[in-house]
Amino acid sequence: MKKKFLDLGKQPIANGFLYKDQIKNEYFFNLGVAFDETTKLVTQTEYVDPPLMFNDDYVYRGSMSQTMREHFKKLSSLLWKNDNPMPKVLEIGSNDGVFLRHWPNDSTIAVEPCGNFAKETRNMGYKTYADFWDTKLAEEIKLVDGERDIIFAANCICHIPDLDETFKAINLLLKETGVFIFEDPSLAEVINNNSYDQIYDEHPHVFSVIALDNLLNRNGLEIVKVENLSVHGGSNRIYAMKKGVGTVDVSVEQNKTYERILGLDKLETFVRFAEKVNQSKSDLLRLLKKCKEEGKKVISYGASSKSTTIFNYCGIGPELISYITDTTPEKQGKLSPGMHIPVMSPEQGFNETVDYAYLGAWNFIQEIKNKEIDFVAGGGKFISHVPLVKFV
Ligand code: JHZ
Repeated sequence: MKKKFLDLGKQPIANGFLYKDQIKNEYFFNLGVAFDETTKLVTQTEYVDPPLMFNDDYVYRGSMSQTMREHFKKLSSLLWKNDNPMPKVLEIGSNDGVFLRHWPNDSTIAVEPCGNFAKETRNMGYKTYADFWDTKLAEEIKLVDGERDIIFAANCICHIPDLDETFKAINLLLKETGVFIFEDPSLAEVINNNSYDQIYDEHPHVFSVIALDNLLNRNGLEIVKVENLSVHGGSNRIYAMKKGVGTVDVSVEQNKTYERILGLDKLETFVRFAEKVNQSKSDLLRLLKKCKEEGKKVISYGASSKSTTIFNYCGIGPELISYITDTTPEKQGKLSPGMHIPVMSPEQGFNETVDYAYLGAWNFIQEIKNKEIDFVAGGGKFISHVPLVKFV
C-alpha cells in the first residue's frame, strides 16, 4: 500500500532538453513520491512511460565526468582478474560504454534501450540489445548468448518501474554461482543530505537496502554484500546472488541496522523529509532573489537531470538563472526542460561576467572546484542546496 508524502509538482522529462519550437508539445506529469508500507520502498505515485524518457534522442552521457570514468575503470579492474575462462558479463543500461570499455568484446554483451547509445557500443565492438530489460529479453539472451557470471547495472535498476519483473529476469539469466552487481543512489544519503533532486522521472524509486532486500528476496535472490560509495552524492553497490548460494557479508546487516536507526522503514521519516524539502525551496528562492537584487549574474553549472527537479519545483527560470553551462554537446544550444533556461558550452558561458554559479552537478563538486580554480580565485562563488542552501 503506497502512502504519498511529497509532491514535487508539475515536472517535464528531466533530460528533455528542447528547442524553442518544441515547447508547445512539451510533456509534463505530476511528480508525487510515496512510501510503500509492504516493501518499504520509496517510489513515485505514478510512473512515466519509459519510452518517453529512454529513446534514440537520449542525451545523458555517463562519460562526461572524470570522476565516473575513473570509478568504472577502478571497478572493472577489481571485478576482472584475468580469470580463465573469461567471465560472461552482461551490462544493463550501458549508456555510452563508460563501464563496458574496460571489458573484452567477445565475452561481454549489453542491453541499452536508447538506440543512439546502443549504436555507439556496437561500434565499440560490443553486442548490444537495443531493448528494455524484462523476462522476455532475458529468455532470448539465455537462448542465444547463454547464462551470465556477472550481470552489472550502474544507475539503471532504480530507473525501471517494475522491479519484480526486473529481478525475475535477472534470476533467469544468472548462472547458479553468478553475481548481480548494481549501484544506485542511496536513500540514506538522500535523507541525510536533503538531496530531493535525486527524484525525477528517470528515478521512479530511491533504494534503501531494506527495501531491496525485501524485493530481491521475493524474486529468489538475496543480497550478499553492500558497499557504500561516494559517487552521485552517495550510492550503494549491491552484490546479490541466487538465494542460499553465497555467504552473506556483515555489511548487509550493518547497512540495514543503520537504515533502521535513520527510520527508513517508517513513513514518519519521509513526512519530516518533505517538510525539509519545502524549507530548502524557500531558502533557495530567497538566496537567488537576493543575488538578483544585488545585481549579480547567477548561472547554473551542469544541466543535470537533478536540476530539472529543482528548477521546476522551485519555479526558477531565466529571470533568476541567466543560463546553464554544460559540457554535453547534445544539451548545448537547447533550453532546459520545463523552465526553458538556455544551455550553452562552458567555453561560451563560463567567463568573468559570472558572479555565482548554482551547482546543478553538486555531486561533482570536488572535480568542478579543481577545474574552476580561476573562477574561485577571481571572487566567483558556487551555490548549492546540498545539504543546506548556501555558498560553497
Ligand atoms: P550528473 C543522470 O543524472 C541521469 P544527472 C541518470 N538518470 C542518472 O541516474 C545519473 O545521471 C547517473 C555536466 N558536467 O552526472 C555533465 C559539466 O558540464 O550529475 C552532465 O550533463 N561539467 C542516468 O543528469 C551534468 O553536468 C563538469 O565539470 O543528474 C552532470 O550530470 C561535470 C563534472 C559535469 O547526472
